Amino acid sequence: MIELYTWSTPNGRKVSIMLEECGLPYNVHKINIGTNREQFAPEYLKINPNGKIPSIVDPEGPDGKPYSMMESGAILIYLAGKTGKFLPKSERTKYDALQWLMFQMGSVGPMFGQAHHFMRAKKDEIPYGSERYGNEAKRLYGVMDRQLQAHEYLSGAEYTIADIATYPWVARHEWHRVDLAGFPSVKRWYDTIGRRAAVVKGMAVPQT
Ligand SMILES: N[C@@H](CCC(=O)N[C@@H](CS)C(=O)NCC(=O)O)C(=O)O
Repeated sequence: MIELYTWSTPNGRKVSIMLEECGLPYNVHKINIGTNREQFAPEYLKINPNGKIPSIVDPEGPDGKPYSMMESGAILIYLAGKTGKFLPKSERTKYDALQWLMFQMGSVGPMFGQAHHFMRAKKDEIPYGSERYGNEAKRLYGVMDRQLQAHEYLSGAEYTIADIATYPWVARHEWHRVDLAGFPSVKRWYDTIGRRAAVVKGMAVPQT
């Protein structure tokens, strides 16, 4: 049984969706990051030295011994390798998927996250931050929309860990003030993925 350390955020939900999609049994451990304490507890820092969620501990790691991991993108690649699912086998389509996964990790997650910080977390909104990250979020939706005009899924014809990583961030479009009506191909992709049973289940983790 894989141990999942998570909270109700997009980065956490990437991993619960992947575990559901792969049919891997897992235990949920809630790390309430809102306390600003649980994520920095010494016991938790042994699993995630960066003091963030998500993390996993797989009792049967690559060498058969327990293995703990931080960083959601790395965890998705690991679970894809473990199960042989959601990362294409052919070299070209595998690297296509990894490119779009890195696009999520390096751009979508950090930029949307900053937009949320400036638009929501601050008591007094700071217009410079909201504008900068809001504009960058819209630009990234444009990139995804053009890609999804040409392809069914983010990296091509197959549903992959790139889609799994990006979906929970797009699910927060209202938080970063993006109207999906302006990005019809993203909307078509978002609605299709949102109908997957594993996605519905993974998005409900952790139950609060
Ligand atoms: N690059 C990391 C980012 C993880 C991350 O930023 N997690 C946030 C929640 S979505 C967190 O734990 N924040 C708590 C904090 O910063 O104290 C990943 O993808 O796993």
